[in-house]
Amino acid sequence: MRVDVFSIFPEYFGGPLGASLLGRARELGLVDVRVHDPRDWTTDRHRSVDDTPFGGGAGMVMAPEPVFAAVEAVEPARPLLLLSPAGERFVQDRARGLAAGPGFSLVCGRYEGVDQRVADHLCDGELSVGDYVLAGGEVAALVVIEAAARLVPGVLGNEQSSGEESFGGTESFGQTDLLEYPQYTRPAEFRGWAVPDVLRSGDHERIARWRRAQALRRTRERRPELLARDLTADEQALLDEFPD
Ligand code: JCQ
Repeated sequence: MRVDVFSIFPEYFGGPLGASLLGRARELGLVDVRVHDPRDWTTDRHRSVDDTPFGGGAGMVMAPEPVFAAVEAVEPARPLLLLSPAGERFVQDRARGLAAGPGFSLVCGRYEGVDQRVADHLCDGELSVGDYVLAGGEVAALVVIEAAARLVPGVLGNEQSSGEESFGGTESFGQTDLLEYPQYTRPAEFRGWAVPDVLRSGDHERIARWRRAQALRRTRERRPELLARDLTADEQALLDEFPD
């Protein structure tokens, strides 16, 4: 998977892209992330990438020329997406879609915004990672890259089987998906808090049902909008079997 990132703060990416999952994915050649600095395509003495807004107002706006020049020189992977609080919400289904293709590219805005012509005539869409305002698109870009990269086959250490795994352990998030069930490891008792007996019972069928009941209950209580449907009779029976 090829990812081109356009950012005037390329140093933002070195740590996260070199570490952990993303670093390993890049070493293995599974993910090829390249960061491009629009400042390298400026032509004025001060290498300016921003200017004052037409119509007045506080702050600066990212100018179109350096971003257009950088994108036209690089010919990045498409779709080219602008990170913005005004974008379409980035959700797991979108991560799956990006991971399934050959690549994508991201434009990181800074300052009080980006000249609208970048969104209108250069990018293919706008993505938001949530309803809050960041100082720039860099952290949002890292969210999108990591969420997509971990879905590329071979990137996760434990090979993800995309169907055979039991319900609660599958990748979720979508209209029919649930939050994860709670996980425990040793010790069996920690500061007086015990691991649920069922998980130490060795009864794998019952464990699978308990996990599914937990996932259902958690989703219904914490994120009911992810479960915008009635429970099936099987699901209701699971909640009745594990009434805590
Ligand atoms: C992304 N959720 C928040 C900030 C303006 C394109 O214009 C702007 C972009 C940013 C950076 O992105 C975010 C963001 N998803 O703040 C202001």
